Amino acid sequence: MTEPASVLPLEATEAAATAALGNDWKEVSVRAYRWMILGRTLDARMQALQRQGRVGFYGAATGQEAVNVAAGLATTPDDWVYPGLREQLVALVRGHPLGTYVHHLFGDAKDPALGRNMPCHPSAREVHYVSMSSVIGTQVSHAVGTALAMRRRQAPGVAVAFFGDGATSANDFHAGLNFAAVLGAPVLFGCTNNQWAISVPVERQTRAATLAAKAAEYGVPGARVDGTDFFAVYGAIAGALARIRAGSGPEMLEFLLYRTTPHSSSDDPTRYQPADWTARAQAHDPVLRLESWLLEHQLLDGRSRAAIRDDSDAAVRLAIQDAEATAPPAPASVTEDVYAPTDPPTAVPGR
Ligand SMILES: Cc1ncc(C[n+]2csc(CCOP(=O)(O)OP(=O)(O)O)c2C)c(N)n1
Ligand SMILES: [Mg+2]
Repeated sequence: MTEPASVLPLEATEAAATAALGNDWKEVSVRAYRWMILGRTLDARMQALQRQGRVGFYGAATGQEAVNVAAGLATTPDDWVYPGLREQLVALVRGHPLGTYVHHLFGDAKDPALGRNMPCHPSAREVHYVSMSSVIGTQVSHAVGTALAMRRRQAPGVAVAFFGDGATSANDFHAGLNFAAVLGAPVLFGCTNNQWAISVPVERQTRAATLAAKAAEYGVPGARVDGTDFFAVYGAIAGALARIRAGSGPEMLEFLLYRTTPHSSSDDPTRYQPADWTARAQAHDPVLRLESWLLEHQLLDGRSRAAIRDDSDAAVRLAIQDAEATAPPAPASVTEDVYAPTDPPTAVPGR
């Protein structure tokens, strides 16, 4: 990590932090920093383990931590989260245990999916977090369906759909926004514009001025937010959720981000990114931006910063040790949960 001095300062005043996070803004902003460090630590360790052949695949969310942590903290247990490719940290912040997630990354016998899903595709029903779809964009319309079902059942809650810049070119994005707008579905669309869809830069993805602007034509209010400014992101998500909860219909937020790692462990960005991309992106590092703000506001000092990093390291190491000591799923488990015992139908309805 670079020194905090080299990142863009966060502009939030104490009044703005209070407006975004509420009266316990001090505690919430330090808690957010802890989660961001955990996400960063996981990404670093897992990318290394993938290179060592200890996990099969990994997709990092480095640079997207402010969005993930703000979404995890600003949503309520009633909400449902439909992730794009990089929102696993949202599940952890909402209460999915780190240990269970790491078992999933190793696909061992304690992985709830018993190794049948690719690493980074956790599902966590207990925190209303649906497994990510590798098929780009499909979750957008699924989230709209869930939002409509919640409304029909008079269940409280907003469906939150995440997707990348590339996904805004997929059919499901357009179908999802249109259905949501026409039917007034309680859904928040969160576009993580990290400026790359594997090797395709966002300038080649669209001629729209912003991705948020695409929402307007469907009648969905859309706004672009600096996705590396924790206070701006939290304030935008909390505000949108409150309006949607009150029945004002769907909204879209575009979070402007910088992808600072390869697309996944199967990618080599040196083949297509400009040589100075990573250096340019560093100034927008959301973790260092919040860290530097906390240091400046005396909510963090050298000692507490080191302690938080050590805690994260220890938690991740412990989870990895535990997963590596766990047996793989039993071969016979491959047919578990596949077939439900049913009786043959006794009558065909309507005949
Ligand atoms: C329907 C479909 N088309 C193509 C792919 C291959 N693919 C996997 S990830 C990806 C890019 C996604 O970019 P973006 O939506 O910006 O998300 P990011 O990876 O940047 O988070 C593509 C094209 C896919 N998985 N599904
Ligand atoms: Mg992208």
